[in-house]
Amino acid sequence: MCVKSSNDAFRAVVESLVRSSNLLLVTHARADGDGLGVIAALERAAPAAGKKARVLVPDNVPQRYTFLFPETPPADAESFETLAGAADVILVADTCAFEQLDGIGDGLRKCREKTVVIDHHLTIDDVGAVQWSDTSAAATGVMALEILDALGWDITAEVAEPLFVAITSDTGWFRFANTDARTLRAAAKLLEAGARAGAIFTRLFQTDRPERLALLERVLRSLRLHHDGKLAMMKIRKLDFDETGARPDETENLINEAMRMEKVRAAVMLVENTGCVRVSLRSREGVDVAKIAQGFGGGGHARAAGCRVSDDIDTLAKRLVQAFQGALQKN
Ligand SMILES: [Mn+2]
Repeated sequence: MCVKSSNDAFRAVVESLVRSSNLLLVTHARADGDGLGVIAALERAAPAAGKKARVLVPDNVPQRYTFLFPETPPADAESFETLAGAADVILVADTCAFEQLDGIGDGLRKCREKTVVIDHHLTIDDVGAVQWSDTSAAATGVMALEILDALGWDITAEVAEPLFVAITSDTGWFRFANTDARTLRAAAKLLEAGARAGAIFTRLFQTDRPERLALLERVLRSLRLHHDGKLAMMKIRKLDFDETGARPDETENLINEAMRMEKVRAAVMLVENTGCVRVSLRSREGVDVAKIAQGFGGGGHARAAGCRVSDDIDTLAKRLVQAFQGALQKN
């Protein structure tokens, strides 16, 4: 990464926000804690800086994160044109891939000149006229805090908490390999600003419904090992949702259960949807699942990636087991 151009991009994002008066804050479809935490934090910080802000997610906000938007739920893709027309700056957080912006990609292309992106993923499409991409950042939340610091916007406890959600989401509560000194410095600042770590942990991870645990039981029962125990494959079928009453957004983090096993180098979770199968991939050092995902039309990070494929779930599972053959041989 070229430090100078990254610095220039950082400055350009800050300057766009300084000049803005009416922000539209957007994150990717199938939104996660990082993207949602960032847009929630900016929405909360904007009024005190004299800016109007609206938030939009292309599809919907998973139940786990609705608490980040207590007053107005985020708008969806249908409102994009109206809200984008009213905004002077559109900020896209936690993605720079049109593939992740279901239903608003065409609209965004028309607004490229007023679109700014902050993101830490490998895929970099030409989404905005200004794009700060930093693949070394553990979370977009870390980058957003650096932006807020540079802007001098007030970081109250209400602003700090969603950013803490963002950072802890992408680092698995500081357990993943991406947790570095920069991450912990950001986290320390947020705690100093009044974020309550314990309360956030409880809010995020100790609010499961019994239906989700019933789904977990089925996911674990579906687990199969391949390639000498180095690859774990799990499947959730539509029937599993029907019979447990669990919702599709309650599959989040289930894949990590497979990474508990010492020998497992990579894990795959397949979730059957109408018309396609959603694939989540996780790995340890030395196995690049972003590359595997790219082979199936998806993308992501080296340690966490995904794709959606129109195929039968069992056929797709076999294709994925094959795809991992080479990657796991060296490990
Ligand atoms: Mn992220």
